[in-house]
Amino acid sequence: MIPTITAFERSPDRGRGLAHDMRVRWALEEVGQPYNVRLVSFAAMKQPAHRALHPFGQIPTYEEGDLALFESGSIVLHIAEHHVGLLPGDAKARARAITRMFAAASTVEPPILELQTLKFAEGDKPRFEQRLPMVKDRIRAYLRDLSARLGDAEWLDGDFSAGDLMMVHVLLRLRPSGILDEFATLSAYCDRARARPAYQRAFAAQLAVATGNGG
Ligand code: GTB
Repeated sequence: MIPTITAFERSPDRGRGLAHDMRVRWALEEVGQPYNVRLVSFAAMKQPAHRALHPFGQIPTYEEGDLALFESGSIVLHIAEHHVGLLPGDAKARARAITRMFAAASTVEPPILELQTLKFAEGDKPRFEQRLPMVKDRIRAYLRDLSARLGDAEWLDGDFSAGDLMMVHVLLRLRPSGILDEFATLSAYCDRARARPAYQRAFAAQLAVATGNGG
């Protein structure tokens, strides 16, 4: 059965691959699962039909027969659990890869999102100036630890896994801020991941939407 995912009709990132549907596209490409994409506008996301799939009126969603999922991490995990290629066969290694998926989404991503939210609040100077250094320090602390853990390895724990996929996509959102480039090890880790053919296909597919050449 071919699953259907949802993505922005007009992504605010203009095809830079930073919206959360990119993780899902990338996971589907890694396992060789074809998929359909339904593009939704901001207005349509808040309508009851979309909220039936996603209670918070966001993208991405994932539909496969009578199964409907939301939250990019849970969708990537579902894909990884039902196909070969994104999770190790060994039970303990599998649990460690899933741990890294959670670390990406629940530990590393929140301060990165806060950094972006703060930039929108730049007009509120006192709040911006007070919080910005704290948030940047928190991000740098996680990146230092992650970089030390990665060391000379290619991926975080053995072969490329859904843990790397989630971590890299979270880190890539930092690129415009310049913070990722302060960590050569992590920057190279992200470049390795971006060079994967599956990433390239997913990136091209979402870019085609932004440039009006696909869907
Ligand atoms: N935790 C959820 C998940 O992982 O699936 C978060 C989903 C989410 O934030 N979805 C966003 C959304 O639907 C789009 S991706 N927003 C509409 C709304 O809330 O009304 C987030 C995103 C947006 C823009 C950029 N960008 O411009 O760089 C990057 C990421």
